[in-house]
Amino acid sequence: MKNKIDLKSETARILDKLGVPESAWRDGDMASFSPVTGEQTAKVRTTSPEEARRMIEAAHEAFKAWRLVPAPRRGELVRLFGEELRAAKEDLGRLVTIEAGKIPSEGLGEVQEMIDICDFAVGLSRQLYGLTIASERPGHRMMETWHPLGVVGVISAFNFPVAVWSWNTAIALVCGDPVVWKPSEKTPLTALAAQAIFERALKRFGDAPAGLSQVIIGDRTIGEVLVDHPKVALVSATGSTRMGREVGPRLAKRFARSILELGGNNAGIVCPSADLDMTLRAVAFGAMGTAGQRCTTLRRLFVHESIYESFVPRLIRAYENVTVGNPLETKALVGPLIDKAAFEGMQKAIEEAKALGGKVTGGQRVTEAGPETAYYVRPALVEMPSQAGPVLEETFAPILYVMKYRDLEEAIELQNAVKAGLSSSIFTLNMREAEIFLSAAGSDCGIANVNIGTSGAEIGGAFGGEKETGGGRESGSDAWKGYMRRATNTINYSTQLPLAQGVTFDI
Ligand code: UN1
Repeated sequence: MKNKIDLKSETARILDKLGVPESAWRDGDMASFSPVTGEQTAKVRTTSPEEARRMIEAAHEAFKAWRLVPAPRRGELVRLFGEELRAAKEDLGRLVTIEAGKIPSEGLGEVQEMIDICDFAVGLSRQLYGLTIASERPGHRMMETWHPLGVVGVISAFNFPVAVWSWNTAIALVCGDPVVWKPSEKTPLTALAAQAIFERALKRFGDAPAGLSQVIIGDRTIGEVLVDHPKVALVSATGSTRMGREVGPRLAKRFARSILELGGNNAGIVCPSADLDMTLRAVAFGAMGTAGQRCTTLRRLFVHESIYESFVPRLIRAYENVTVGNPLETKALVGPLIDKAAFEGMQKAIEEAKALGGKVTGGQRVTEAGPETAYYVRPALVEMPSQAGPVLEETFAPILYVMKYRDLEEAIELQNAVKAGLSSSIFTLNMREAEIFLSAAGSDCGIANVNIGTSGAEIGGAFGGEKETGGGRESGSDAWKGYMRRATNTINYSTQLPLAQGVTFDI
């Protein structure tokens, strides 16, 4: 099929408008593609390892100056960045659609998430609270102070090409830390655009040190420079568990910090008392939204046997009716998969599920939605006799495995019986069930919700998960503490020198 919008010139128009220099994307050595049609949109210039090292050194120089700037003043830069993002929302949102394939409201939603975290970080810049602690010694005061940590490396994934960087960057900047960002090779253009928008804020701010925010583009060798460089104090990495397994130990080896946000295999439990109309909508968005390519996507659903027959056929109808298509030219709710490998991974999982007795609705390629180089699929709902095979793994595509359960304890056990521990939901109007699910014996995930889906978290909460999800927390709550170093200070304002624990040492 012939597409109406020329993505190459549309991409060029947006990059140009946002002020990304042509030298960064016109004739570089790395081709950039849009999953909307599969066509090439730009040729990005990659960063050499030597350049990356120089940039990290520059970031470290920036750190020395930025850490001395009062935090509320650092917050002013983030406030200006939020303003620039508001002004650029339409363009950046559209570029997210072009580069990651998200439908327009999700592309814009991603930019809104950036604006929200800026607002959060601005408020935080006047807080960053420490504690005072009761000292056992007379005439002494104990306190805890938070100081800037150092250069923060951010490694981000294609599916949230700009928001996840902004969670890290807005917080890091108010905490006094410069950022060096390695975006996914699949989404370098949105990264260049976000950086250009940030530079507008920098210009208005005036006297920030050079090198506060930098982008390095390339494959894993560039990521390794970031991970191994002694002047990078923390790496916040989002991606597969496989990636985290390499990055985590490398950082640990040099005692650098890591915030890992890795895979998810998120589940929902639909209880007998659930409001089924609402549950249907929550499940539909959670499982099919973003074409199943969120780390928070709903992938497993446990439905109580007493409502299975009334609920699941309705869900199947929703799957049959959902619109799949070009996000720029149609009002479809489901856009493309990121690439061929994602499509093949999805087909493989579906075949494996079938072999285990899975009953599949959907999952086929939608060839009329785009040219051969684009991968549109109907989201798949797979009724499974039990939780086995591909159900236990994260497949980054829209497959929802549906299973029956009899009692809640069993459902919670099944929910927790996977390696990842990111997000989870219960749908119930029964208070006991909801509270059990949220209790110590309930969901083992970093995110546990009641009567909403697993995805679409607000920035105000700490975001991340347990087990193979990596244990890191980003975004709201007190996640900022991960970007600062803590000092415990004891001050003696007396004329004596009493030692703690009653120790005497009289000379
Ligand atoms: C991700 O998929 O890596 O909760 C992040 C959500 C979004 C963030 C997802 N706010 O779905």
